[in-house]
Amino acid sequence: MKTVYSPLHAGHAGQMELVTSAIVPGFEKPSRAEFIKARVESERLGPIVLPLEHDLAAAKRIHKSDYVDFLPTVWPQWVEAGLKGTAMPFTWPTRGLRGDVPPKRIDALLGYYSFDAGATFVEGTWAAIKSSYDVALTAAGLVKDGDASAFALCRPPGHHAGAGFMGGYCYINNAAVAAQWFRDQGAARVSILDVDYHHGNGTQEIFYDRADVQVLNLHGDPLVEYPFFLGHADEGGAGEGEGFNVNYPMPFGTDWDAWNASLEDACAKLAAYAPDVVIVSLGVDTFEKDPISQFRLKTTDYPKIGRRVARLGLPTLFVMEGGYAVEEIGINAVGVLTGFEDR
Ligand code: SP5
Ligand code: ZN
Repeated sequence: MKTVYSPLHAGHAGQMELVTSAIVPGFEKPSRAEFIKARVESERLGPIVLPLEHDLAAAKRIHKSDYVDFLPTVWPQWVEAGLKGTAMPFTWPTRGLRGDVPPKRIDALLGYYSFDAGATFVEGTWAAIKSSYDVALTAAGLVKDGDASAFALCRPPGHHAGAGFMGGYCYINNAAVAAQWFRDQGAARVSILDVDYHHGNGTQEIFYDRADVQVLNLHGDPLVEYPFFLGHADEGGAGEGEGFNVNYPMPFGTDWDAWNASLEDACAKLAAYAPDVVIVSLGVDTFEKDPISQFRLKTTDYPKIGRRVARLGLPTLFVMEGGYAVEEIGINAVGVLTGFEDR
């Protein structure tokens, strides 16, 4: 399969991250994409192609227009305000505060448009976000034009970004953009299978009341794992979307056998839905050595995921999400893809 990759991701670099008890260098760093690209090359997965440029209309089909327009202005506003370092929010409009009046300061606007401190900006961040969006749409175009599968090597990732907010290293929801784009190109139904360790809260929110995009999410139990405030098993969709959102929260320490039982159930529901195309939100932070995660999948498990998805027999777009054990991220992510190709 072809891989779509942009070197512009690399400008999103050097950002700092607020974790439980410290500010540390960001886990979501450029070497992630470079290790994956190197493995695509050494495994001879297929050609690596650059993305085509797209305007932001496809983003605005699922994101709020003011939110999309805000993103390119963040770093210029930060600099204009005389600020330095990493742009990040510190105040959020939670219960009891007003979330409907955008403030006039960039540090406050970052809180207005986010749910955590995990979506930060440096000078090259917008260009990286835009390139990641272009990568997803270009790879979607390959599948639409007849390729059996394609790999969108997106960085930054997307699945925590909702209609009007960023967070969790995510800005534009690349998988959700692609799903809506397939619908707009004539697909009747699209399934998103999110295998990232963290619940894809943004993807769930965007499609929660819709029957035309099925969302299946395998992840750490939000009672004890980020993003904490969405991803429980009783979230099944609303209105017309009732029954088309499916969550599989799992405990710390989940290994292949237990995780695979969820995957099997999800694949059965996906097959019954009979979509025209499958989008895999491909996070490999389920890996046993991931520095911020608590599942126990092994390198030898990733090809099995790809093989199972291939058995669905549907056009498939892989969209890169998380994975922070950078030394092994390429082996694990590309392992899914070579497994899909059954080699
Ligand atoms: C796309 C994606 O995988 N986003 C994940 C965002 C996770 N952000 C919260 C990380 C909390 C890490 N806390 C554990 C630190 C262990 N040293
Ligand atoms: Zn994740």
